[in-house]
Amino acid sequence: MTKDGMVNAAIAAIVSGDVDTAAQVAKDAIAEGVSPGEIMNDGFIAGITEVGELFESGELFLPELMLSAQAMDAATRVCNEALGGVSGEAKSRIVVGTVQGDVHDIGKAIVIAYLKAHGNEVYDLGRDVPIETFISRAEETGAQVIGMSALLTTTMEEQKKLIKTLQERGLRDKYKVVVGGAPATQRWADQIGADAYAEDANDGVKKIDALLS
Ligand code: B1M
Repeated sequence: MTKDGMVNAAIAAIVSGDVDTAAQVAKDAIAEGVSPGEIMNDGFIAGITEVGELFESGELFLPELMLSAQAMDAATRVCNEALGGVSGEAKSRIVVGTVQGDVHDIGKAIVIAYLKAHGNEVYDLGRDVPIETFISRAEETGAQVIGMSALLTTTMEEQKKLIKTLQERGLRDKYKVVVGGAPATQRWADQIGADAYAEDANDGVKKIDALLS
């Protein structure tokens, strides 16, 4: 199959919520020499973006959205595994989670895979993570960076609250705080006093490298 064919198959597998095909397309594309980042961005992320639009316009409903999310999860696992990690001393220690009230974790998983592949030690705090957990895990692990993902306009407020809590406890200067997720923007990051906003996984790696250099 051509690269375009594989990209289209990836989009179709996500839109139709076909878990097995999504994983197989990811494996085939990587075996054919397409990079995991490329098939993820051009294929699977394009597919889940289309699903989001169909959901928003009422052409697709929650059960289908959940199947698409499962297909996305299967494809993400294959691509993330192929990205691998870097051995040797870690560049930095980072804790990353999806904020409380929010269960969207596909984007977070991709960001974590990219950060690991670029030689960072990453602690995945999971999803629906309370502020206290972000802070206690950052303290325990000696992290330099706290990364927060939020996909809902309601839950992005948690990003603001965490920064405020760090300030109140005299811990703000100890950590670089990076925010991301579909509703986040550079403007939002500036408004809440985050150190960086990352648009996608690649941008996250670059921004964190820049913050720590
Ligand atoms: Co929901 N959902 N969802 N959903 N969902 C959205 C976000 C929505 C925009 C869909 C829509 O209406 N168009 C909408 C939010 C509207 C809003 O807030 N304005 C929405 C809604 C409403 C809901 C529910 C409330 C639906 C309901 O129950 N009625 C519910 C909420 C549950 C909750 O969290 N409490 C819900 C549930 C779900 C599922 C469980 C079915 C599933 C999530 C499964 C999972 O994650 N395990 C799901 C999905 C899949 C989506 C969409 C379709 C896709 C999200 C996704 O995975 N995108 C989404 C529509 C959309 O975003 N277009 C939608 C792909 C992913 C690679 O992108 O996560 O943006 P993203 O991550 C990117 C960047 O943002 C960035 O890098 C990533 C990689 O490039 N990034 C970071 C992300 N985090 C970062 C952190 C960083 C740096 C970069 O540093 C720390």
